[in-house]
Amino acid sequence: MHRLRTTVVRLRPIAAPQTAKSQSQARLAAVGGALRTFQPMRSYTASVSAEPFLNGTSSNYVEEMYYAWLENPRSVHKSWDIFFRNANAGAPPGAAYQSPPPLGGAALGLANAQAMVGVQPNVEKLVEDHLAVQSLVRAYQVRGHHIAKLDPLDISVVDFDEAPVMVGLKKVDLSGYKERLYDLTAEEFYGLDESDLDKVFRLPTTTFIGGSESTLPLREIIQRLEMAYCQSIGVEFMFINDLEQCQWIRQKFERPGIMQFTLEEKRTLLARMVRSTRFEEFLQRKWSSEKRFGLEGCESLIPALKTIIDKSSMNGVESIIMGMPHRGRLNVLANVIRKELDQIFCQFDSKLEAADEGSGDVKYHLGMWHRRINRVTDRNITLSLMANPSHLEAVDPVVQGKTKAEQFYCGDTEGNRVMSILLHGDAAFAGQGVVYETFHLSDLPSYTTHGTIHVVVNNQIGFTTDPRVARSSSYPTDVAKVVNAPIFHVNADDPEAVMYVCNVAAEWRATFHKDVVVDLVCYRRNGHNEMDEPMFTQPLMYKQIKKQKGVLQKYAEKLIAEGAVTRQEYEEEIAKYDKICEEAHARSKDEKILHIKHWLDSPWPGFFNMDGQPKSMTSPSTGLTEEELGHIGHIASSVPVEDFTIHGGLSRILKGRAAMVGQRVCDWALGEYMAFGSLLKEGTHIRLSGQDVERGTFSHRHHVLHDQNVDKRICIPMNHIAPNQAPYTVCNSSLSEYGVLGFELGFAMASPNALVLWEAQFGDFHNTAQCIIDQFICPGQAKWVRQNGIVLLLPHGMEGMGPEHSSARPERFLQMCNEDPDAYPVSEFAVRQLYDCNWIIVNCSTPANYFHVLRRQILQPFRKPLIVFTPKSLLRHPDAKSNFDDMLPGTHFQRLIPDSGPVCEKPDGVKRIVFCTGKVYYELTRERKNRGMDNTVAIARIEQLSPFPFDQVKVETDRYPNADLVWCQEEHKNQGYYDYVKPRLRTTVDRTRPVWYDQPPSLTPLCFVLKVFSLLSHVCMCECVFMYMCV
Ligand SMILES: Cc1ncc(C[n+]2csc(CCOP(=O)(O)OP(=O)(O)O)c2C)c(N)n1
Ligand SMILES: [Mg+2]
Repeated sequence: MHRLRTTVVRLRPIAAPQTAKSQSQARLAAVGGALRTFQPMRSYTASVSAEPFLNGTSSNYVEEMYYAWLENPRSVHKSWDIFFRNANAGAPPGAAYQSPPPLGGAALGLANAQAMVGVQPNVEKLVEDHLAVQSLVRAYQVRGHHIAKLDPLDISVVDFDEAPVMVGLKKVDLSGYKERLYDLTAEEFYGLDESDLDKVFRLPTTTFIGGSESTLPLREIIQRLEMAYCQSIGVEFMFINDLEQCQWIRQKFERPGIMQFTLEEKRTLLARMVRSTRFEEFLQRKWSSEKRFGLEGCESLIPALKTIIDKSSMNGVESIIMGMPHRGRLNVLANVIRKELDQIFCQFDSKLEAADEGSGDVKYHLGMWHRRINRVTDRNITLSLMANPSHLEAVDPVVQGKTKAEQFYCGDTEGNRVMSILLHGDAAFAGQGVVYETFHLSDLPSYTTHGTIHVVVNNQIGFTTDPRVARSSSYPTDVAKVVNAPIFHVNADDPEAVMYVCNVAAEWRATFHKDVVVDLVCYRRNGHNEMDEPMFTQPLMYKQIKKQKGVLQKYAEKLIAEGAVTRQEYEEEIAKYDKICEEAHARSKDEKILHIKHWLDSPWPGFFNMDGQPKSMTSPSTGLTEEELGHIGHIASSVPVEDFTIHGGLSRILKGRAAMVGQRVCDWALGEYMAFGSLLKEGTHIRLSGQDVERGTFSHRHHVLHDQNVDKRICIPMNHIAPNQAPYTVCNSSLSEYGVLGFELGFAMASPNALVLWEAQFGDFHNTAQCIIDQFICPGQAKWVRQNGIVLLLPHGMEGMGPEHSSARPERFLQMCNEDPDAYPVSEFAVRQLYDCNWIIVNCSTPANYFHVLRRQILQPFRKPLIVFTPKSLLRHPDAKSNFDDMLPGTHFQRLIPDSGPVCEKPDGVKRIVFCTGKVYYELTRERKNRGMDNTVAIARIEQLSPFPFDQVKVETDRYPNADLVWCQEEHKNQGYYDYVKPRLRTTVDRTRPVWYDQPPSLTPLCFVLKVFSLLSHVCMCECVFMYMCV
């Protein structure tokens, strides 16, 4: 009805000349700017029902006719021409229609005038027939993929019976109809029957099957729709809510003659199929009992990727970053990235010795980086395949982050030069939530990579599980619909169709800079790996697979039959590639040492020395001059643009900052400002990402100011520090941890010269990104032979918010440290320890120390992940402020902050030394004062938990020889730092003194709620710490 109303409104004349003008302009725009104008129509007041043929369904069609008539009155049937003229001239409803002149007149201008619908047409029937044809076209566009021949095995388990085709008001069983259409005996479709097959119909503007013709006989219409939508390609796109994009896709698949390939293209395709197929066969011959997760059954993946790369290179892309799972990985390395074959083959040699640290499972997990000339375009192209863990799809956001970083560093704001390709298995694509999280980053300004091409190796099985029980959607690709990505399903046994859709996918990305999916419907010839017996679980499928002729053989036979190649040429191509493999195999036997560094996906040129080691092993001072601190402090407390109205509350915050700068002190937010501002000034790009990071969850940061009077006008003062500073990116992320942390990790991989930080809204939320932490960040250097300087900011603290929102789970991070708790390191503590550790974990108690640790992260000569447990209450705690003196040149990060109070005067008299970390320090000092123990209890803050500052702890334990050693934390005994710290304290004192602690274990971070907790826990904790003291 809505459409009917709009149509009628459009037909209605406009009273005021002004309105008439704007209407006609809108119409002109709608018809593509054609110059024809028309008279405003007279008022059209009578009921719509007065036009007998106008109803809810037909209005769509009438509208089509009307647009066409506006463009060219001769393009529509004479009866319509008269109708619109009459309506335009003001004919009353019901009177605008006149019977058309007999067909065949010159004015009709149609080739097959005899065949035109009705000589004295019954207009109702005429409209209905045209509508039926329009519905038919639409049905093919919407549902054609259901009946396309997508499954090479023809045993597709996708059940569409549950989803009958709905066209207009009628239910049409398209699959049954298809058979009828095949025989060209259309019986009933909105009243169309066999006798209509030779009638000529005007094609709606939403189809391109006519090519240069605007009318076609129904028979031809059906045939062309069958060709476009029901062969080896199934196009799923009608859910896209952008007309231009839909039209673009329609013309790519509907235009007659699109699937034409030159001889050269066919021969290249065959050669690529030969490589893909013979590579797997070679591996199978040589290492028949080795797992390789072969590509058999989806050999066309290789030409598919190469087509995408060729086309993208043609469109100006210079760098492609890829992520993929196990299936066909070796083949992709060999035939797409072009890793030397001998380097791959030698991986199968069990005697190969590793020259350096790294994954034991090189060939399935490590990636690589390669720049080469693209033979088709003769242009340079860099290809990198990212290393990835077994965890399927985990690499997706990492690839996106790295791609974004590369785009950022080369100023590629639209993704014209750098792009990503993600490969997926069908089961993983449907099952893993990170796929969805990654899709949702695809169109966000600070996360978009301007279109990713997804290629799904849809072998219709995941390990031993088939799709009937592996997903609830019809296709494994349905997840892509959330971002309106078109999905091109294609039968992988038709290499030419595969090549076609890959070309279209690459063009789509280059045109719209949006994601697109190529679904290669294929099969898996062997088990999950080559040792696996698939007949246990999929007997019928595998009986069919055994009968299935290989795709190379099929395609070669087709080309030989066509005369595109001779059998001899084909056999020569095979022999040539087999020889290449044999020679590489011979060479591979000489490889005795495995250099895992050859499998790096992200080299950092210039950062290391020639041996891949840090250029120095010293960490410079991280302090700043008084002027620098003052200048950055001034920026942090002002609005550096004119006429910008900020919120009154924010004005007060900025005034407070200015006052602090005047007094030469910093709170937490200002300390962070100083660190960021100075690094930016020194040329280091900073990217801070996470949920609500721009303001800060606790409303303390305010890095983005919002004009209170102008919508969307913002100011980022951090970008106004100095004229040649590096850019600052601060971005609120989507509500995702797994996806966004993976993304930032990837961003940090691209360059060592950026400080990339991810902040969890509350520390406990990091656990939904656990896979990125466990698989990538924690084992980083050891597993992936690659450093990464990502920073995790994890708000942590038992502050009465209940068991949620309290703990960033320090125990988990600490448990995953590679340091030996029982070995006291020998020398070169500060830097060597940092270099050897897998990650750095800190809990700073002062803004100055937070400032230093952020700066050290960049100024140190290597990169390590940094985990910072950040405070909540300390953000505004009056005592948690730092003096500028602690940030001046010569100052640095303090791994341990010793007690500087009265205890220093008479250390022998100290009865107890309490070691702690983070905010609990402030509670302890207050309680010590209350109890009058300032002379007898020393409190030392361990700011850097890992690597553990054994040397500095030892200084403290030696300083107070008569003191008990107590570890204090607010977390329960089975949580927090206790299990980590205790053995290290004992190692430090060589087990000569006991280490006390008393807090019961607990299941959750805390068992009390809200204020009750803080009160109780505080009292309880202090009792523990100060009890048994003989004062
Ligand atoms: C997150 C995760 N869960 C489980 C597995 C174990 N696993 C390895 S391969 C596989 C099946 C994958 O199926 P699919 O995605 O269709 O890829 P295919 O092997 O069929 O190419 C499973 C479940 C894994 N590697 N990662
Ligand atoms: Mg699969």
